[in-house]
Parts: sequence; structure tokens; C-alpha cells
Amino acid sequence: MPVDEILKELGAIKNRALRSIAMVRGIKGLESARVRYLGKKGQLTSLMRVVGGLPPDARPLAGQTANSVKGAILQAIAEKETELKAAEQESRIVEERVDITMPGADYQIGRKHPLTLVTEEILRVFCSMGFGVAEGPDIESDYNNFEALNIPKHHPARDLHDTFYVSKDVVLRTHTSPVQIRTMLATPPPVAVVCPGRVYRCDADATHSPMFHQVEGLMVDKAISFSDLKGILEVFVHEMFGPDTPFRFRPHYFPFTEPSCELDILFHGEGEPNGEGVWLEVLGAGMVHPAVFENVGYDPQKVSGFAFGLGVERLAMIKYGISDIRLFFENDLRFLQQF
Ligand code: 2NL
Repeated sequence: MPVDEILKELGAIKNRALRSIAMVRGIKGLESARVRYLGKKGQLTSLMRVVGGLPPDARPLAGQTANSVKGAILQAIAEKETELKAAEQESRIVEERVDITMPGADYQIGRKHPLTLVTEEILRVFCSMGFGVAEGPDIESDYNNFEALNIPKHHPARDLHDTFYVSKDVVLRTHTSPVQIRTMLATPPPVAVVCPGRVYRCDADATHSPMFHQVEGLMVDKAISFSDLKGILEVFVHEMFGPDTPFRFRPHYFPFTEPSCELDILFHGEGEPNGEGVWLEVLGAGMVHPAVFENVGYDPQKVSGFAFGLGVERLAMIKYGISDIRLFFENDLRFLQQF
């Protein structure tokens, strides 16, 4: 190959190499350009082998030219590499930029369930009057739930329709009264306890849930009278519903109290006819039946007492104007966040 042709070809390789290096968009493309011109079988490398085979008089000029082309290509590669790395770093900086002015991720703080709030308020009122708090198991003996409470075998409350039977003599408690039975069986009088807890009855609609909550109360001592019951419940009503809330006692029947009554409050709320208020039942109560005292080993000749029971859901529905009991158990935050 004549020298002048080699020189022309070296110039052409230089031009192509510099142009393709200038057009490269990434490190990989740059590497393949390097291989194409400077690799073992690269265009410049191959031509330099030809230069090596030239006669000695022609070799110096071709050799110098080839070396300067190689130098120019190496320099172009180095500059391009610097440029690409800077661009990559720049785009990483932009991509990974943290906006420190952005508001922090919102997180939600939990709150007490409305039934918890109402239960706590009920307990607060009775504890302020000297009652203690007692709890017991949800699964109870037939004896503690019914027999001890003077509920005879044929009583409708024992009907399978209302009671969840675990076995012949074991039930899901239908009220928290068995906790008071346990309290009396375990301790001699005087007794003053309130018993909150879950209770179970086989019933379900807008105002009945198969699981609901009760608070029952019991006070036993020498010469406890219906006046004591009235005084305690008056304080309770006025603490829960406001100091001017009218209330009334209506005669009622429970197998475990005699006499028995229900307590109504005069309630003013939305949708109630011509602003007169409506009488709403809030709890049941009465003087503990002598048979109940005998069942727990208390002498009905020496002690007397009163008991009461209320449904927490019912009280919460009245207090907050809630019309469907199922809202308490669906855990819809739009409902729960209102309390
Ligand atoms: C109601 C009525 C009541 C009782 C519960 C009771 C407990 C013992 C002895 C006597 Cl150990 N009585 N509890 C008394 C009267 C009424 O509850 O309607 N509850 C939702």
C-alpha cells in the first residue's frame, strides 16, 4: 500500500472516529467506538500494522501520523468519558433530589371506640360514688348466668332463641349479672360493684346485636333501700345526660329483683315530635330478690340491696343520636372518627 494512500486513510479514520465519538450517547456506545477504532482488530490498529510493514524510508512519516491520530482519538474518548460521567451524575442528582420543603407523610392517630368512651364515662360516675369495678368470663356456667339469679328452667330468657349454649350447662353469658354472683360468692357484704363487659344474645337487627355490652351494678349492705337506688340512679342520669334531665321509674318485672322497675329519661333530640321530648328507657333495676341472696349465701333477713343493668350500645345510641347498632361493629372510620 503506497504511503500517500495510507496517510489519506489515516485522515479518514480520524475524521470518522472523532465524528462517531462526538455522537455517542452513553458509556457503552463509547466503548464500542473505542473497540471499532483502537481494538485488536480496530480500523486504526489494522492500519498501524500495515505502517509497520512499510520500507524504512516511508515509515517515520506514516508512523508519526498514525500515532497522532491515535492520540487524537484517545483524547476524544477521554473527553467524551468525562462529559458522559458528569451528565450521568447530574441526572442522578436531579433524580434523587429530596424536596425538604415537602410536608411529612400523614399518619393517623387512633382513638377510643365510642363504646369504650361511654363505658368509661358510666364507670367514672359510679366509681365517684364509691363503687368498685369487677369483671368475669364471657363463657359462664348455667348456674351463674341463670340458676343463681332465680331464673327458672321455663323462663323465656333461657329459651334457645336467646341464649347461645356452649354445652348443656355452659352458656355465653346473656348479661353481666354472673360477675355480681361471683363477687357475692367470693366476698361477704357490704358490696358495691359495677360490672362492664360483653354479653351475647341470639338476636340481630338495627337495634340488636348478637354481641353487645352491658354495665350492671350491685350494692348490698344492711338496710339498703329503694331510696338509695333512686338517689344513685338520679346522680347517674344527671351526670350522663345533663343536670336538668327529667326521669321517671316505671314498674317492671325481672326474676332477680323485687320490686323491679325501668328508668326512662325525657329526651330531646332530632326528629322528635313538637319539641315535647320523648320518654326513652335507659336501664332496668330493682331490689335484689331474697332467693338470689340465699343462692350466694347472704342472709336476706340481715342484708338488702339493689341492682341495675344497662345496655352500653343503647345508651350510646341515645346519647349520640345513632339509629343503627351495627355502626358500632363495622369499623367504618367515617363513623368512628366522629367521637
Ligand atoms: C336490664 C335490666 C337488670 C339486674 C339487672 C341483678 C344482678 C344480681 C341480682 C339482681 Cl346479681 N339483679 N341485675 C337487676 C335488674 C335489672 O338489668 O334491662 N338490663 C339491660
